[in-house]
Amino acid sequence: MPDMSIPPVTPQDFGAEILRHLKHSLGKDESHAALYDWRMSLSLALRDRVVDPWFESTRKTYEARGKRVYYLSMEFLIGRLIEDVAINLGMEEVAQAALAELGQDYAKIVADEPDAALGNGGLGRLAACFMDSLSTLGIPAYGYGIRYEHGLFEQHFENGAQMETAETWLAQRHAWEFERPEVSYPIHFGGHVDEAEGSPVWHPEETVMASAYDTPVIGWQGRWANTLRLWSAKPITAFDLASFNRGDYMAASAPEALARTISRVLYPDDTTKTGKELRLKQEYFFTSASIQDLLRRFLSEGGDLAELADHVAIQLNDTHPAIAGPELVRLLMDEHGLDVARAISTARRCLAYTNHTLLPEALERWPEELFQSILPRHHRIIQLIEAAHLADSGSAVRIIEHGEVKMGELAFVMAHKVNGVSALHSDLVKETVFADLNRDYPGRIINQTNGITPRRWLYSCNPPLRALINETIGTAWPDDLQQLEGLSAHAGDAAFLDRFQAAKDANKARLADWLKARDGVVLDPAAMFDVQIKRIHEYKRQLMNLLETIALWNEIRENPNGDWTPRVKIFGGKAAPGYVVAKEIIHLINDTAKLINADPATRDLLQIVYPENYNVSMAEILIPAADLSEQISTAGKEASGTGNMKFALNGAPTIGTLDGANVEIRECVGAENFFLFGLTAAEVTARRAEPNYARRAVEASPRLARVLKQIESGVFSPSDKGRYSGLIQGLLDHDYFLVTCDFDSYFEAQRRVDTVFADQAAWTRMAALNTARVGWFSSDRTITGYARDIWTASSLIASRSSRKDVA
Ligand code: GPV
Repeated sequence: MPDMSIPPVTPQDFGAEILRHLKHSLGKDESHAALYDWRMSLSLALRDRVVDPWFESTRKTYEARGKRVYYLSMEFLIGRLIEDVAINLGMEEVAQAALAELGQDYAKIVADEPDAALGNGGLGRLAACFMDSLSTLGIPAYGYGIRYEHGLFEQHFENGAQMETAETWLAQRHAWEFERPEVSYPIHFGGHVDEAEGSPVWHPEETVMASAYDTPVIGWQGRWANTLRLWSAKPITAFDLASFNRGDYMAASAPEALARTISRVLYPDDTTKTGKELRLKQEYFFTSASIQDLLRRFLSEGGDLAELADHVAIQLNDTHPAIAGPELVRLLMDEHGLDVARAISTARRCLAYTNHTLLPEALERWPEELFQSILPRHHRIIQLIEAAHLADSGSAVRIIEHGEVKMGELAFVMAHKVNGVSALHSDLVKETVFADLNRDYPGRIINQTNGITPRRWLYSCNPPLRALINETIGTAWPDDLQQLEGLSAHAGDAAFLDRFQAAKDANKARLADWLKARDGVVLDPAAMFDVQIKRIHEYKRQLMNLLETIALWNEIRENPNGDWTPRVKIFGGKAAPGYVVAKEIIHLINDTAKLINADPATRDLLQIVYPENYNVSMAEILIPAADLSEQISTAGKEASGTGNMKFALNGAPTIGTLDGANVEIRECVGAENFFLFGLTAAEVTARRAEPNYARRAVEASPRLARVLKQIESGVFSPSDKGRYSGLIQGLLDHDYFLVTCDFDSYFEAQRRVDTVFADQAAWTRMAALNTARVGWFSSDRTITGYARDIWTASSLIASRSSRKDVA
């Protein structure tokens, strides 16, 4: 039922709004309009309808004088927005009908929108899901990040190897944002700190302006809208006319080029940190702008800084914005005259930090010299923070140590709460990376298991399943996802299961059509679609999946008349451009696909597909079409995973390890509806201590030994037989992620998958129970937890259930 705050509109009236934009915003008439013009007109017409709820939310926020949440994140992996906005406004059908009446193809227009890829993977997509939930729940919030000119690179394969080209989402105007040239802040870098007068003064060497662009984020049924505010770097002096007049055109535009560099491009490293000066500048750039902005807002409302923490909750999405601590302390001291102790305690009551990984290469540390040269005042403030921390807590943990500034320790010390992102991960955070700080600050570390927005990841991306759920349990589930539990009662109903399977088959057919049209690849929709999509990383073990594929190929060839379950192994994902081993794995997957897909003996039973340039939009097609979800990371390494939740929600059971949120997913769906294999986190640690564990595992597994020999001897790279000898030797010498040790257990679990899949009724029931039982993984539940345990922030809209009472 549409909400009262959104005025209903007919397709005719909405069509007129689209035409008005076509004429007045795009300057076209119908006979000259290109696809781009239609897309922009539709987007602007939809955006118009977001503005009133947005204003209304802002008005209520000012009136309430309560707390605002500020979510600081280097990444927001948003994807496309037309369907998202249309669906949240309850206008999907109206928009479709309006365009049909104008003779336009809605689906084609939707697909024309560039994917806003201002993020790498899970961390960035989580931020986007959180923004969706904050609006759906009516919690006053701002997302703060960087308006990168170029998002995550585009991936192409050249003879199977990954090539990268720049992404250009802003080449065409971005329909959803409002430019705010009047909202800008100076951001300083470098120079020195002058302390002659007693109170320190920072004399920076370089200054750029951070200029705001706002995108409204509309929640479910348009009840609330928050703001995503992204910062773009601009020069303080646009153009050096004197240089220009001298004929030095390069020098004339130098200040502009220098400033623009800061928000030019998203760093493509997922979890690994490169330690580049520009990266530190990006971090400080958006963090300082955000802190200045929230302080200005607070003070303009007449706030008293002693009460800052009653009105401001700042969440740090990993350590990337950890400079927020010292920056807030700097502003409170240098600009507002608070003493050190007051400044630190005020800042700490506002700040909280989310840790997203235990991987040592992901823990940000900056060479002290570099840090000091770019942020000399902050370097001094961090020394003050460290001194206060050591004195007050009796801790021995340093923030600056061995010539490095440790951002994890800084974030921890400046936060009143630190959280991990799954139950297992939070326990490991306490036991490993922050074991000492956990002792010094007991109770500071808590858990908030990740979640996903069911609006994008079920309602929008899976129309056939949406329809079946609506008919079966009603339409209240999209913002109360635990209602899916009501589907369990139908898990024994053959007619329901037939329809559940029909929805899956429709999604598989949609994927097959899409791949055929895009890449010319033909899939057998009766085969099991076995999907692993995520960044390519050794710990995620795409290599183990491929080794199992080759082993299966060997066995099918040996017994071609066996009772095999046909499979399509689908891979998707990008590797960081500098991550050599990950790129070798991509190359090997593609080389293997070429050979295996051409084998007439196995062609109908086994196929490998690796579509180029995996992104959010591709995930929206692949996930609803998946039969099996691959979540096979080395136990203890995947902090949570969120793809795992999306697959289960869309009726794809998991084959997986006891890692991250897999553990909790398995508890929810039931062990009998989850294909478990592999060592536990504790066993992984123990195994690493054993000498020669990889070679011993290979010796114990003839099946694995054979596959490794095939790869090493060049079976899959006949033109360059030695291509993978390094990769295989690496596995034998230091298989840090225990691919060899978990291989047999994984192979065996896959055969259990085969058996259940062959029994269609049993499989569909398992798939349906996955959907029914993962409602807890809604990001609405996650955000409710953050609001309760970390922010003490409340919703400013009547809750869904009380609205039901009113209705
Ligand atoms: I740190 N994650 C990510 O995508 N990029 C990063 O730089 C870091 C963490 C991911 C983790 O790997 C996932 O396990 C997790 O689900 C996700 O962050 C969201 O918490």
